[in-house]
Amino acid sequence: MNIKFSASMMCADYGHLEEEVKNLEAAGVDAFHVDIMDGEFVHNFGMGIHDLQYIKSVATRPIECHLMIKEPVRYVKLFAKCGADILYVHPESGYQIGETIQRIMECGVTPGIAINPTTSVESALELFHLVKRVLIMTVNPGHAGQVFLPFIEKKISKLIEIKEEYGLEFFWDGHASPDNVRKFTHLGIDGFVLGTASLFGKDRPYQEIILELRGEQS
Ligand code: S6P
Ligand code: MG
Repeated sequence: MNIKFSASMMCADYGHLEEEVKNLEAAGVDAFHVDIMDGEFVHNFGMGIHDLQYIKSVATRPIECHLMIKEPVRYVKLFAKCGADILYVHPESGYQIGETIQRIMECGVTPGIAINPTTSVESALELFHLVKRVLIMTVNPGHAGQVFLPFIEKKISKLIEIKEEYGLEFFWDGHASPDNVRKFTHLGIDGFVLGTASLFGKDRPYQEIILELRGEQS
């Protein structure tokens, strides 16, 4: 099964960022996940433009920026210029989301929608005509190291039902533990953002972890 894994770079060792990027690529991660926060849309400060630029300068795999900021439309061009290949925006983040998505596409960047735990499938439905990548938040956005909110399972079932009709791809963000990866890959999730629940701070080689998550032996 071709599961896609992106590494949540907020959880990486900043003291050795270049080495982290290289090791993660060698281990087989498909993309780098960069969590951008503004202290307003979420009450935390995550990564910023300089982190994005640095990772872009050493990475050969795509970079997805998860924008947890208010009015992301203001910064679409800037993120595109600094190396984002994919931009995830939250429908609740401000100025007309349809136009924000349009601007992302005009910059030659792939748009995605991030759906908060308490955002319903119904409220996002019309956006699926524009956007095919869906980042399903399984924790409240803002912090790594949280526990998976089990009520999301019902929403995931609803999303899976409309997956083919809209041609969607689903990516899971938040507490992607080995058990969750196993279970939800079988249910139809296409990819996972890997953070502290499986990849980082485990004192094990990334390659061993990734192979295991893909169901292969090292
Ligand atoms: C959360 C953020 C995520 C986290 C990631 C951490 O606001 O969007 O991308 O960085 O989920 O993973 P974990 O395994 O520590 O929950
Ligand atoms: Mg994220």
